[in-house]
Amino acid sequence: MSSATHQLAVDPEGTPTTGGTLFVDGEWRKGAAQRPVLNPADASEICRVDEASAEDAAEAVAAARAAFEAGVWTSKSLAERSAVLHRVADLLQENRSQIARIETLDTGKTLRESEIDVDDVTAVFRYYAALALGDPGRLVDAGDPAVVSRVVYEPVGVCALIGPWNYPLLQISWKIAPALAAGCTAVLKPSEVTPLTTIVLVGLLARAGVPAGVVNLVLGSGAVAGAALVESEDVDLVSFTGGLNTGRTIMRSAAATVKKVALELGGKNPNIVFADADRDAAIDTALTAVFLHAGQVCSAGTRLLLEDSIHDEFVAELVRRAELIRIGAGLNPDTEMPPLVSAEHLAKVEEYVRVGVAEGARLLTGGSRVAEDQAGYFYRPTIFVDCHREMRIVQEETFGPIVTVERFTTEDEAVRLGNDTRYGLAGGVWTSDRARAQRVAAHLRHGTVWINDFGPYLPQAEWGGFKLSGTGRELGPSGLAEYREAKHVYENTAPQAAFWFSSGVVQQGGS
Ligand code: TXE
Repeated sequence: MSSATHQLAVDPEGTPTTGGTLFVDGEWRKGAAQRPVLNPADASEICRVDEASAEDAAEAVAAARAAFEAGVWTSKSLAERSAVLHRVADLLQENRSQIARIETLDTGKTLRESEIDVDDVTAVFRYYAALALGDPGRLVDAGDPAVVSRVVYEPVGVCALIGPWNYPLLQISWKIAPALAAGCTAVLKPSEVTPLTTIVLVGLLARAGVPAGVVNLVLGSGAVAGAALVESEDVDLVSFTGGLNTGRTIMRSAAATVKKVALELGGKNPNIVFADADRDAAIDTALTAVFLHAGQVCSAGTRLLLEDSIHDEFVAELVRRAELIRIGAGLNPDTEMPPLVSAEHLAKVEEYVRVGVAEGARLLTGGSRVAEDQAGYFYRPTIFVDCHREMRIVQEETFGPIVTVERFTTEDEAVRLGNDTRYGLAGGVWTSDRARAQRVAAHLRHGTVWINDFGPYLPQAEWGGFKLSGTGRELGPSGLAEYREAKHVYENTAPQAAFWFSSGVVQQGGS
């Protein structure tokens, strides 16, 4: 039997196949309560999953702590750990289409995007599988031939990995792959809105050979299960991707136990287009930058900055193309833009559009649900012009299919507007003048800057934010460094008394 025919922890219809959906010390278990998981395309119930209590979270942490102290993972050679991560990548690819389908059922996103997510996640596991083998530490010149001084890297310990609902499989993988490569143990806590692919992933990790207790899973409320992880004295690090306010709460509560904290808190990302840019590519990418996954992307290009001379023509074409976007269920192969994730999130997006109109921004298209009586959470691509920096829709993360357009006339003004945000996750600049592109890129205070593109990321390159977009980096070598402690081991091979405190010294062997 090929491994692809093994049953996943969730079947392709979205029903869990395990006894329970919490995973503690290598066993699936039930919680005292359950929570429905809804399909964003029609608001129907896909399944119910177990809700973790604070006690369940404490038991998951205890299992991770015990596994860490017993060294069941760190005692494996780097080559063995790396092989396990490669097996996870193999299993992801063998089950690619089922996993993508489950992600689409749960998040609403198009099947095409879910498949890309599975491929990207596979690449991340392979990248950290390779990185796990390298960098065993380094020798340091202590200036004394009798001293051997080494810096070695050890795992931070027990990690709480808390994920969001927009890229559930992808974001939790950006955390667990480097955590395992570093030798840590972990408790995963996906968003209560989209838990299904994390359940699948935990099943695959176990099947790939991650020992019991090394990876544990709790589901449910952030305020209960998530907070219990953050407050636990037995958790050494919290890595969180989600909203700014939750990030602030986590940072505050992690202070009590002085945990390491890594935060990715979204952005308000400028997409700057100069008049000399490749017009067709810039328009096409501006659409993708904001309407991909209905704008539910931390790095979405929601703040479009256009050079004055191209503004009207660019906007007219943007509106024309936006109105042609095919909106529908993610499982429908014709769909280009999927629904929003939940009724709650739809209400937030609708409120932002009301705010924009009240602030005086001019709504050119969209600004409404596709149909008021539709069960799914579909919202039209929405374009506002006549926007300015004081508006809330220009400054706050709407996380929906809403783009605000502003004008600029000089390069300095473009840079100023591009940095005129409390966030600093990503930004793009479009121009055929390479020197100008480099100047603007150098001045933008964002963790990623795209030149003549918007959106790509690489497992090998750091991802994260300046300013309120967060702290720490995922992906790249820094993504592994987050999960490691540097330890200096200083060995004196010829110890001698220094007699710093010389009073009362009795000379041995003297006459
Ligand atoms: O996220 P939350 P929400 C932004 C986006 C969105 C807003 C709010 O603007 O509208 O955040 O989204 C867990 N202790 N992003 O409310 O609450 C929670 O259970 C520990 C940006 O859905 O931040 C979930 O697992 N954990 C973003 C995770 O935190 C807690 C992606 C994220 O939920 C907790 C998604 C607590 N006290 C939304 N409270 C990005 N950066 O890409 C909640 N959680």
